[in-house]
Amino acid sequence: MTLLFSVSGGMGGLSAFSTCSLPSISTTVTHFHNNKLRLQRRFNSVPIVSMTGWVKEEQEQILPPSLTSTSPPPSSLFDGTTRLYISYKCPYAQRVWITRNTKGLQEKIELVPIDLKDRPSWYKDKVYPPNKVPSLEHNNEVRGESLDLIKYIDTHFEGPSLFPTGPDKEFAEELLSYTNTFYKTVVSSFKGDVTEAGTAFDYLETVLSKYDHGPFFLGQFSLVDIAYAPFIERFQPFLIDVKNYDITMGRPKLAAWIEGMNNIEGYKITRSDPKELVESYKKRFLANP
Ligand SMILES: N[C@@H](CCC(=O)N[C@@H](CS)C(=O)NCC(=O)O)C(=O)O
Repeated sequence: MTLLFSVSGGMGGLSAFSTCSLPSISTTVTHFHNNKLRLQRRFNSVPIVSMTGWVKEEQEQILPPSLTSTSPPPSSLFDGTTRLYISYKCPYAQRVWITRNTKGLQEKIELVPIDLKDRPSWYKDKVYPPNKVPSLEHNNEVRGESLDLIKYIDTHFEGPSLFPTGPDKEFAEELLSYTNTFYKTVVSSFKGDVTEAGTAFDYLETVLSKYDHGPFFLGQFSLVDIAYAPFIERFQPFLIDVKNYDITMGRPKLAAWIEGMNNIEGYKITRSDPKELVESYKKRFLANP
């Protein structure tokens, strides 16, 4: 039995490195589950965050349900279908999901969400032995690591190119490698002095001031924005809630970047409810051992 359902999309706000025409993204996703088809209704809150509280705009999004330990594998693994295994909650997987969406590959790359708390055993045994998400099944091989995957998708699939090949390439690579340090610096401030995190956000503000032909890291939207977005999506509401610290205060470029990202259709559908993100970060980073 098959159920078809639509995921709306678009290239809002997106300018690409190549000048190819932008695909129209109106996608049909097919999902099988135990011979029954189940829909997951996802209410995405647009996370416009301010010191005075959430401004919430509800959009109903329909996405495939997460597979659990009782779910069978997709109809037949390694049948030539390209599959992106993610968890809806994983920021690393979110990077690859955004890349797929913004390149207009919803029909070429099937989304397979996994419940990480109740993983199907076939995922580790047959698909990806490291047992992490994201992973990509393509041409009968499975690859992992989000930063490698976003580049892989950018170069091996159609759609607008999202990474520079010219003089900005080296700087773009540098910014991609900085994501790790950025993450560690901000997270290490959670239990201590928030000004430590300030240095990392100041660095982003400086970088964002370099190019003035758009609000994004390299001026125009790229994989660099995709690499940072899932983390800033989490840090911004968490730091306001827990430290009363607004990362955009005194950082107008960062504020404009967040606004620019919130206009990218392929990103919008991947966002989580900020309240859930805050609660999950509280449990993860502030709970006493
Ligand atoms: N370096 C990896 C990190 C991926 C990762 O840590 N994924 C987490 C979820 S956010 C995971 O699968 N954890 C499961 C586990 O470690 O068992 C990447 O960039 O893709």
